[in-house]
Formats: sequence, structure tokens, C-alpha cells
Amino acid sequence: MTSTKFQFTPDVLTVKVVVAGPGGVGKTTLLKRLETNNYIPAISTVGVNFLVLDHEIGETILRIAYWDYAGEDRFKSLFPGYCQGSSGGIVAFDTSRIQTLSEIPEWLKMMKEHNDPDLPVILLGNKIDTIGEEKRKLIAEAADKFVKDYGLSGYYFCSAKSGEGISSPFSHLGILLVERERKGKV
Ligand SMILES: Nc1nc2c(ncn2[C@@H]2O[C@H](COP(=O)(O)OP(=O)(O)O)[C@@H](O)[C@H]2O)c(=O)[nH]1
Ligand SMILES: [Mg+2]
Repeated sequence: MTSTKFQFTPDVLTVKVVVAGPGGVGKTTLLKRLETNNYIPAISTVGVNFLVLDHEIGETILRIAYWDYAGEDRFKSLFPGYCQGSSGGIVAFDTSRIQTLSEIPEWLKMMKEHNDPDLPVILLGNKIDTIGEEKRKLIAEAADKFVKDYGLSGYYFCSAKSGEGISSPFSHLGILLVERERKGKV
């Protein structure tokens, strides 16, 4: 006898996303916030941290392995190797230390050199809890220009401390990754 059962078999897509940027901008704390919805000040990253999180994107469960790279110079030489096989990237700077934005091109160059040059990359300006409206406006202008100049997929303000702006950049990246997979590019 055969019985018909309701079967739910969501599509699971597993990808690697590399997270980079100068040390101390809040990369690890951002991922902790995404994982726990809490502000858990991170212990300084030594080498690389891994975090696997599932994101629901339409019918697809997107399982992202985040490779959270330490920004210190002594680990930089290993970074190109760690970038291989990434499907997307996140680069972060600290809005309270605008000079950290000028360090991003170096990370982007290494990321793209060892991957598809069309790798979708999102720029995050973290720690917006520390700046006022005026400064936000100025930084948004600089970040918009940066996104155009470097062909990035988007720019978002966020704060790992307050939780503001955390979900949008990750859903945006998730949608881009699922679209690329449909086109056979992941
Ligand atoms: N005010 C504020 N501090 C933050 C925020 N995110 C991280 N931090 C602090 O910045 C420091 C560096 O964070 P960490 O995640 O280790 O930076 P990483 O080196 O980029 O991984 C820690 O003391 C965090 O508590 C934020 O959104 N706002
Ligand atoms: Mg870290």
C-alpha cells in the first residue's frame, strides 16, 4: 500500500563568505550579534573564526560559513589563501575611525584576486551608535562613492552594539548569493 505524505524538502545551499577589514572595526562582534541577537563584545580574533548560520531566502535555506578574518598585519599574508572558494564577501570599517575605510581597498584586492572578479561584496560601516546624524550623512556620501568606485554590491550602516541595521545587509547578500546560484555562478 502506498501512502501520500506531505514532504517538506527545502533546498539547502551551502556557501562560504569571507569577512574582512581592519582589526577592531567590529567584524566578530557583528557576527555574534547576528548569531545571538545580543551584544557580546568579542575576544580579539587570532587568525580566523568560523561561524555557520542558516538564512531563509524564499524557498532556499542558505547555509553560510562565515570566515571571519583577523585584521592584524601579522595574519595578512595568509589571507589570499583563505579567500579561495568564497561565494561572497563582507568588508567592514568603523564609522568612528573613518581612516579604516581607506584600508578596505587592500582587503578587496586580495579577495577578488583569488575569486571571481564579480564576487558580490557588501560594505558595512559599523559602530554607528558612536556617531551623530551629521557625520552619518558625510560618511554615507563617502561610502556611496566607494561602492561605485570599487564595484561593490551595496553599503549599509550598522551597529553590533545597538543591533541597528544588522539584518538588511545580510539578507541583501543572501539574495545575491541565491540569484547567483540559480545562474550557476556559486
Ligand atoms: N560602540 C560600539 N563598539 C563596538 C561595536 N562593534 C564592536 N564594538 C567593539 O569594538 C571592539 C572590537 O570588536 P571586534 O569584533 O573584536 O573587532 P574585529 O577585530 O573587527 O573582529 C570590541 O571592543 C567591541 O566590543 C559597535 O557597533 N559599537
Ligand atoms: Mg575579530
